[in-house]
Amino acid sequence: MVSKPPVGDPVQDAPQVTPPQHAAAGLPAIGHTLRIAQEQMGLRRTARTLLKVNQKDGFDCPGCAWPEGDKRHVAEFCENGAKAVAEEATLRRVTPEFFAAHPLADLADRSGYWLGQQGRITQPMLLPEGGDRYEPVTWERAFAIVAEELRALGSPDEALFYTSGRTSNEAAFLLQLFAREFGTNNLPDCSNMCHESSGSALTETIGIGKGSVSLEDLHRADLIIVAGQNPGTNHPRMLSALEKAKAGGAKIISVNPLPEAGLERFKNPQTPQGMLKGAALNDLFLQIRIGGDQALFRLLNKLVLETAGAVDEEFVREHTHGYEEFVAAAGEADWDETLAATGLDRSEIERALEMVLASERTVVCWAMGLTQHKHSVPTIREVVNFLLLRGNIGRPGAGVCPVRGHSNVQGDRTMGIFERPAPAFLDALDKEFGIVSPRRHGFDVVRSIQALRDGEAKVFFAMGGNFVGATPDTEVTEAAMRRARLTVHVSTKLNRSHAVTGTRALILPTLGRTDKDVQAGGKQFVTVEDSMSLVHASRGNLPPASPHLLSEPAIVARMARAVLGDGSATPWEEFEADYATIRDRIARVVPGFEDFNARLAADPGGFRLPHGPRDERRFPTKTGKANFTAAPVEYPRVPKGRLLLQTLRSHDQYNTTIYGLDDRYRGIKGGRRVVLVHPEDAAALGFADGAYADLVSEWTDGSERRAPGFRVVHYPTSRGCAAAYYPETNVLVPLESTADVSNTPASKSVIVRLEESASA
Ligand SMILES: Nc1nc2c(c(=O)[nH]1)N[C@H]1C(S)=C(S)[C@@H](COP(=O)(O)OP(=O)(O)OC[C@H]3O[C@@H](n4cnc5c(=O)[nH]c(N)nc54)[C@H](O)[C@@H]3O)O[C@H]1N2
Ligand SMILES: Nc1nc2c(c(=O)[nH]1)N[C@H]1C(S)=C(S)[C@@H](COP(=O)(O)OP(=O)(O)OC[C@H]3O[C@@H](n4cnc5c(=O)[nH]c(N)nc54)[C@H](O)[C@@H]3O)O[C@H]1N2
Ligand SMILES: [Mo]
Repeated sequence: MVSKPPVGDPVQDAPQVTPPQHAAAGLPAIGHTLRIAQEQMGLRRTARTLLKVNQKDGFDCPGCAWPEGDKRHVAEFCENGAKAVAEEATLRRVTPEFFAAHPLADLADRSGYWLGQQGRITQPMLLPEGGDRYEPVTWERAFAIVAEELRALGSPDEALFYTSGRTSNEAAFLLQLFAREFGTNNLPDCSNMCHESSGSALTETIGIGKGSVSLEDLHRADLIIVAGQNPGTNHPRMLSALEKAKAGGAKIISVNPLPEAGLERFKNPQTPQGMLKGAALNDLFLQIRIGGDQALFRLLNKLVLETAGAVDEEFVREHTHGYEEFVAAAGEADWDETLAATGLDRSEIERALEMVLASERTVVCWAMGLTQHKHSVPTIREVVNFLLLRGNIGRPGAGVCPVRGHSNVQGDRTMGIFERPAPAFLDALDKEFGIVSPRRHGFDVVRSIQALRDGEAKVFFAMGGNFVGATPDTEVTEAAMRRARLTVHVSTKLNRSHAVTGTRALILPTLGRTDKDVQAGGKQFVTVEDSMSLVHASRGNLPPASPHLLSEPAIVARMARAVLGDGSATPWEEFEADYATIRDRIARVVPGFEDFNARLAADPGGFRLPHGPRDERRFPTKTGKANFTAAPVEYPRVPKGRLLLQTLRSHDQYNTTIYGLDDRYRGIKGGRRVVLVHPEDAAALGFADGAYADLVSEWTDGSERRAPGFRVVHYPTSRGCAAAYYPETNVLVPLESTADVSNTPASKSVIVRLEESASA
């Protein structure tokens, strides 16, 4: 299987390479932000939107799920948040004339970058059966087509309803309600590819799949371990929190195969001092081998256990379960094996241990570097063991901090977007709406692709996102999608998923975060939940990108009426007219949202959802305690002559949305087809810096996948490892290569070989 760079695309991928940088943000970041923002929005609109980002009367930044502090700056956004806003608030438009001029085959030949650059979609579009291009369609007809196809299914389980994490609480609540009234739990979401491993590990061990810290906890911590995360690019506002923690005396350890600039030095654009010199953030950099984290934490745990007085015995006795078994397993941790798995020196681990023992309040933050491996769930469980040992959960300045990606991915899950919903949630939903939700589990992302591939699913509906662009095994996934009877995308911008369609396809254009949303009941706002369980309102203030757009809640409500007809007693029309009526229902169904509307009115800053472990050391697990676990240590074994490839984000992208072709901090300019390899590994494999290689992945069933034409960059990553950007490398990740338990694609550990490239 081969993924080719797009042909017929005017965008030139010609990477130039300079040495990586050692500091993030600062003046270049501001210049870069304003240039991109003005290109897309013009000067006035730039000022008007950027000053509303993350303000109490403004909209939630569509960039990431990092929380806002209580005291807000005038400019409460970062470079990459501003890019996300500019991307949405752009003045460029994709009109019916555009679709008339670009047949489907042409769209399929374009890069994701080119597609995204065309602007906001202005009207609903239909690709008719046998048609070669999208045509304008009325909203009424579009919903009639959805109804026709859904009603024709042999079973409701032949339909799939995907959600990407920008969707508001209100829209997400309506979508899951509709899916369940229709009769399925097939609600895959981007979380399945993202923090599902965190959710799985945390639910089992502490009883709730969410982080246990607030911003204040980070500020008060003694030690913050940042493992498998690149905040300088993906959560830039987190750097301010780390800077503040450091000012309060905290130490920081980063665990990463790459020396990421943001963690080395941060030039805070909000302080004059920061702009000049910046602050060093890292106290210790553990340059780990990909996939070595479970081994590292296991050995640290053994060493803590061996240190007199280091374990918080009272906490362990009062609040935990499974300690003896864990102690036995940890006792077997072995120095040599750990050094092999991690590639670290003994002295580095000893230094880390000293810092761990010196800390009274420890937080561990992580993101995709921990969640996207075969053994991600046991890895995160080991992080929990590590925190439990010293009582670092449920007290100020300490806890677990999985840093979420999409700005409302956590909220969508809270609203019931989940293929394996808790029975108690369905009971409450059924009682409130007088329906009978199905109890059988639905399909997650990977199972959904398999179901399309095998003809088990026939209608695919996406509330946002770029399903075929974001998922693994591109060729398999695209072929699967093409087997669908109908594919429907609720979208703001064009992407690859609009070009890879079922027999019929619909594009339903929608309002984004920045757009003003006026319904029959007046001006509306929506709500989101950030990575630290804070729920707050988001209000757009720009005139919508086109008069033909519908909001996400309106689209679901109208689809539900068309599909369910008189058979539904749910007041869909009322929900569309006034979102407060949706919130009234959420308040009665979802624990923690009691008096939802009143509480939002009382405090525009929002409210924090209850969290048993954080609030009162109450662990709602099966044992009623926090669970130690004792899984065997795993790490990837890489055959000789092969590299372990991680697929990650550049500085100029938001997942599959490409803002530009640079990765400034890593010294890459003007291209994305690069593979970063340690100079000695590259030399041993016979690849000079600047040579071109095909990446060929090798899977256990003997199959191979190829991504051709990557410029080799000699780069200081850990030995035996390599890195290249997603989504170009998704073709290399086999659909069956997923994390145990969470079924998350293992897109951070792909065994590859480099082959001399025919194409430069
Ligand atoms: N600007 C911008 N912001 C974003 C996004 C974006 O694309 N652009 N995406 C959003 C989303 S949905 C998400 S989920 C987050 C993603 O945020 P991140 O998780 O920071 O994103 P990645 O680029 O995948 O980076 C993974 C990091 O983990 C490291 N890593 C890889 N493998 C390992 C390993 O085995 N062990 C350890 N310790 N480290 C490892 C990599 O070197 C890299 O630093 O960001 C969100 N915010
Ligand atoms: N190889 C590899 N694959 C990965 C990852 C990886 O690290 N490596 N990361 C995974 C992760 S963490 C994630 S979260 C997924 C991301 O998967 P997705 O969430 O599916 O992908 P995005 O690229 O974020 O989706 C972008 C599209 O969303 C639409 N959009 C933007 N704003 C809105 C809005 O307000 N409403 C609606 N309806 N649509 C909107 C636009 O049309 C845009 O083109 O990718 C995963 N895939
Ligand atoms: Mo994500």
